[in-house]
Amino acid sequence: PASYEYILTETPKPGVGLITLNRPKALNALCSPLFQELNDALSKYDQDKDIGAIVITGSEKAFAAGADIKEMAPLTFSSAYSNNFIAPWSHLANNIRKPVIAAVSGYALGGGCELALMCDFIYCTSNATFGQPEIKLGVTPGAGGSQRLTRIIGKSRAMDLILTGKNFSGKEAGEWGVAARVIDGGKEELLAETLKTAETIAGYSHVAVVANKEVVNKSQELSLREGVEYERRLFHALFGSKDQKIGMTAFAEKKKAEWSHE
Ligand code: CO8
Repeated sequence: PASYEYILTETPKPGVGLITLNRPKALNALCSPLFQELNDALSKYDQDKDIGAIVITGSEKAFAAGADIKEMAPLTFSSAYSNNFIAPWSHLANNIRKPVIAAVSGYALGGGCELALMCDFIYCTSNATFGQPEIKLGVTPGAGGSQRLTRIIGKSRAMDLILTGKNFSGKEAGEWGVAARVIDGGKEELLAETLKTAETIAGYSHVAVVANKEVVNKSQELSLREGVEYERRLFHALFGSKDQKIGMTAFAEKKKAEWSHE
């Protein structure tokens, strides 16, 4: 694997790429070089034929305590605007086609919460701490928090959280549908469960996995009618894949499908 300064990469299960945010002295604050490394690792896994799912995690204490406040403090409007500050953060949401799961233990605040929300789904521990505290710093969320969180938990709860800057727990994240699952225990149990799920996903046809992610994401952008039509087109298209034949033949023959990923 490439050598990075702020992240670790490994393949702990077949088909699963694990990215661990690793800037412990700053609770994984997301400085620009960290994000460049994250984007690079995501692109590499996305292009790697042997990888079917990606997991992003942090430490027991912090998934990520936000964008790097010390880096942002001296920014001016014109430099932020001219350099399109934060735009590279959209790489995950805009360009990565394989599923990305966030495993959140500890703090996921500000940009850390937004990074988790950009992932396809979140597993967390019950005492994880989510929040959008930007109002306390005199700004707004800048990496999609006001949009993604609001779509998930609704306007009233989002207003309450974003206008007060108060945190919410992993338990609440589970109850409100921010997290797909809340895992009992600490980081170790969380990561084990998340990797198990990632391994399940990576065990399917990668063509089908990417298509399933794509159709679910379309539900966030399109009207119901357009979304259903989009889904049907892609469903039709998959009859052109080898793996559709492999999957359906294996079912009829009561065998395990040996995917070609084609
Ligand atoms: N940026 C920079 N450094 C940080 C950050 C951060 N977001 N969070 C923690 N650190 C540093 C601390 O400064 C400290 O460094 P040092 O030892 O040099 O003083 C070290 O990490 C450890 O932190 P604490 O001593 O504060 O640890 P505690 O356990 O006492 O507290 C907290 C943990 C509660 C998480 C506390 O660190 C905290 O409140 N952090 C800031 C949380 C926050 O406000 N995050 C939102 C940031 S704004 C944001 O993300 C905007 C997103 C906009 C879109 C993306 C833009 C790039």
